[in-house]
Amino acid sequence: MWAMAYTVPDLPYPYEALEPHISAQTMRFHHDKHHQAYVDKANAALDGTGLEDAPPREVLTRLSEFPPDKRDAVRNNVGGHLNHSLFWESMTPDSTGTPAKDGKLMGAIRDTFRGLPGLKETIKDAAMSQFGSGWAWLVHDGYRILIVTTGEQDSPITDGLEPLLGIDVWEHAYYLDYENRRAEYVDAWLQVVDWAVVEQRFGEAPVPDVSGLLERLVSVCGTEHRFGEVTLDEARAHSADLKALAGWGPMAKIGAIARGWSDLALQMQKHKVNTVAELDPGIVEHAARALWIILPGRSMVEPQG
Ligand code: MN3
Repeated sequence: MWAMAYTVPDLPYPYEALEPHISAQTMRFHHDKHHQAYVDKANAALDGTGLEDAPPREVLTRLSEFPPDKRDAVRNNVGGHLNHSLFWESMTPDSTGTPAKDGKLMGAIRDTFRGLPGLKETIKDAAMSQFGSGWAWLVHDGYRILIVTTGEQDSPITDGLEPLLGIDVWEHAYYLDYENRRAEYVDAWLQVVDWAVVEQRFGEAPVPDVSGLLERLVSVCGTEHRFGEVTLDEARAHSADLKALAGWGPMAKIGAIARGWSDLALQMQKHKVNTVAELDPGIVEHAARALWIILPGRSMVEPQG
């Protein structure tokens, strides 16, 4: 039996709370019928797999472990359950219209989209470009925020991306209110986004563990340093040294690595820190990849000897 069978969570507000943007009728069908169907089919698909009790996000990162005849049903219905659970919480009748102006999320929005209008325009373009049923998402990849789309009920979690905000662009989400006018629905939906929830998810998004990386020895201006202890001035000076060498034919990679050090110095300057260890882990990992301290991909290069 399903000790921990999935259930549809209650809406955090009344059905009619999001009117006039989204009608009570749409919310009733969407929440009570569509989400319930994903939950029922997810519970049936997981029955007998040994993962009946696993949380949806765990299931969605272990899809390859399911037999081929079960995998599609698990992906579609566990994905549908998780996506909709996030969706209800992403909306509120009391939308502030914006994240906190001086918060970390707004800083990340400025870095990637130049500002909130840029984010809204980009997620709307993504929502409009998703052919057929699917979702447009604001996600965190451990380093920065970006917009992606998924088809059907696929979840960004399967791709290692943390969903911060997702708009459902299946017709069942808007047809009763907007018929085929998806753009009007997207504009209306952006009026009811709960930015406090998005900020909370951003604050809790997983970041890479860079503790080992910060201890690695790197050569900076001819001296060995722990990567975490490299200072802003050292990163700048080392970048300048490497740029002076970059013209040498056999040193093809050096120019790119010099740029990596100057980018790292810029990050330290921008975030007003004096050592690499004080930077956000996502920035540290990104820099380490640009500097070839870790190779492209996710694996760390083991220290020699
Ligand atoms: Mn839906």
